[in-house]
Order: sequence, then structure tokens, then C-alpha cells
Amino acid sequence: MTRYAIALGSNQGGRVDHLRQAVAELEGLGTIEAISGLYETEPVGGPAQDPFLNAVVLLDTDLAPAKLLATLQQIETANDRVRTVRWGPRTLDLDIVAVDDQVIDTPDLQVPHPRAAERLFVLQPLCDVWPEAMVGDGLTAAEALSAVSGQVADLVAADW
Ligand code: A4P
Ligand code: MG
Repeated sequence: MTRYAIALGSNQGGRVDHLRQAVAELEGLGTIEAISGLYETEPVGGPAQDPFLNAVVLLDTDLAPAKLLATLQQIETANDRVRTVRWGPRTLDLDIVAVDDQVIDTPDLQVPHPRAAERLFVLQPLCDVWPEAMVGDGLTAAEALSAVSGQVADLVAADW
């Protein structure tokens, strides 16, 4: 059994509906151990775009990382995800942030997620559910969170 932290994001369409749909799909892949609060966050990078809703889910599953990534991409597509601009608006983004304490570096999958350690929209919800997760450079999520400044994440709901 492998523990995954999966970051969920949406800033297009019915944002909370897309995230709830993703959680429902993830439930079918294993055991959901925890769901973070729901945060509204300012967009980071990319073109001018609407605010995001972000959250993190802890999933225990026997799926291998490459298989899980492919499944997450299918869930994104089923939620009307269209890839145009990098870091552009999206109905649903599902990223693998951490996998136990593994380091994975393949062309299609890097874990810890290469940009997680500098992003409040990942670290704040991740610390709700797994503050000890390794997010890169030997830092835990809690350590990385304390070093981030100048970004905004507002708690919208603890339970959603
Ligand atoms: N990939 C490599 N490693 C991973 C991983 N750990 N998890 C590859 C998921 N995917 C991984 O992703 C592009 C490629 O990354 C995939 O084909 C996969 O093989 P994508 O989802 O197609 O495109 P993307 O999401 O636009 O690119 P990227 O680089 O993943 O974007 P980010 O870094 O995830 O940034 N601001 C706020 N406030 N909230 C957000 O959620 N999200 C982004 C996206 C930008 N700004 C944001 C938010
Ligand atoms: Mg992505």
C-alpha cells in the first residue's frame, strides 16, 4: 500500500463541483485517509485568470505511481479539462505532490512535485492532512509553509 498526497485545483466552471467529483472518483481507487480544508487562492503563474479553489486528498492505494498519474489525467479529461496554455485556467487539475517518502524522476512524473515547496496553494491544504510530507530539498510541508510569503489562501470550508 502506498500513500499519495494529491493536490486538487479548479478555477473554471462549477469549481467545487469539479473538486467533489474528483474526490468521488478517488474514493474508487483505494482508501481516502483525509481531505483537507477547501481554500480559495490567488492564481500563481500563467495568464491573468480567476481565483482557484484548492485542496489536498490523502489516498492509500496499491496503484503504482505511473498508473495513478494516468488515472488522474482520465479524471481531469472527464471533468472537461482542456489543455491550452501552460498554467492557464482549468476545470480540474490533479497533481501528485508526494508518494510516501519516495523520490521519482521520470519524464512524465516528478515527485515531490517540483513546484510544491514554493506554493501556498499546495502547502496550506497539505499541512492540514500531512504536515510531515517531504516536498523537496529535504523540507517537510510544515517547514516549507513557514518559509512562504506574499501568497494568499483563504479557508472557505473545513468540511466540504
Ligand atoms: N507531471 C510531472 N510530474 C507530475 C506530478 N507530480 N503530478 C507532468 C502531475 N503531473 C506531473 O501537467 C503537465 C505534465 O506534468 C503532465 O503531462 C505530467 O506528465 P498538466 O496537468 O497537463 O499541465 P499543467 O497543470 O498546466 O502544468 P503543470 O506544470 O503541472 O502546472 P502546475 O505547476 O501544476 O501549475 N494557482 C493557484 N492558486 N492554484 C492552482 O491550482 N495551478 C497551476 C498549475 C498554476 N497556478 C495555480 C494553480
Ligand atoms: Mg497538473
